[in-house]
Amino acid sequence: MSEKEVFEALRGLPLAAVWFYPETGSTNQDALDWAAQGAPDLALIVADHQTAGRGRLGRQWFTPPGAALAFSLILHPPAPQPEILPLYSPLGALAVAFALEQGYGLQPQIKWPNDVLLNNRKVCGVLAEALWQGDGLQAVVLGIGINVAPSSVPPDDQILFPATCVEEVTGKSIHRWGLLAGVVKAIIDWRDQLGSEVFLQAWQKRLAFTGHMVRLENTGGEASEGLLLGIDAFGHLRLQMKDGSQQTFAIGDLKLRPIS
Ligand code: BT5
Repeated sequence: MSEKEVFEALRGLPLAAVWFYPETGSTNQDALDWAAQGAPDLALIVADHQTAGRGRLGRQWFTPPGAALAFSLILHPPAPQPEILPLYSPLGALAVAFALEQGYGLQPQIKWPNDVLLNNRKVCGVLAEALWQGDGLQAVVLGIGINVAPSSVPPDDQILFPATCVEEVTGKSIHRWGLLAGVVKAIIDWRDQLGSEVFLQAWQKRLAFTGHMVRLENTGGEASEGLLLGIDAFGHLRLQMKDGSQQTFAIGDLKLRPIS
């Protein structure tokens, strides 16, 4: 594995700059620091190994060396559109789903709002973080972690939801940087569609657990259970509750679980 291979795989994509680190704490932290110093739109940080990879709400993301993809893409949103800001993490999930479908013939699903599943197991997590300067949005950092080889999958007792990796599902060895290029290309292709009908339909089509009973839990442990109907025009999750009413849930700090 070398920096050269990474750059080679990314050749042809309209990236403004690329940094590769054999080891770092968190590519999202690196990207936020870089964005604060004026990194351009479409600047990318890739790491082989993260020692302090992070998920939502201070949770940890496991990225051992030589086995996973961990990267963060800096995006400068075109205009202040606060309503589409929550859609950046689904953009990441959709791009990963596309790359897995088109490059490897897989059938990924998106666990609302931002996890990608293969065979109902988590293969990828997305963490979008915004950098503000006063009231102005300076950049969005779109951080993506994908389990590629089996050693990237954390032990069951260390995770909240069952996990898998791409190689376990394909049964073949996967060129990590080829997958990276596929995902970055899909992000670039989809970013202008953020929040559009086409975007929402593409997301809805891949939504995991549609038509199944699910449980949503907020950070206070408060839970709602209902039949998963889909997403609405804002990307909010629509559930049919036990009393027959419909409720929507905004993208936030909610955990979604299927009820078996
Ligand atoms: C996420 O958070 O799924 C977002 C993960 C984003 C990671 C990328 S890697 C590049 C960039 N740099 C960073 O520092 N972060 C981003 P969340 O939905 O909160 O899920 C976190 C939970 O997933 C953890 O609490 C574990 O239960 C589980 N987990 C941790 N590592 C995992 C892995 N490699 N595969 C599957 N599940 C994992």
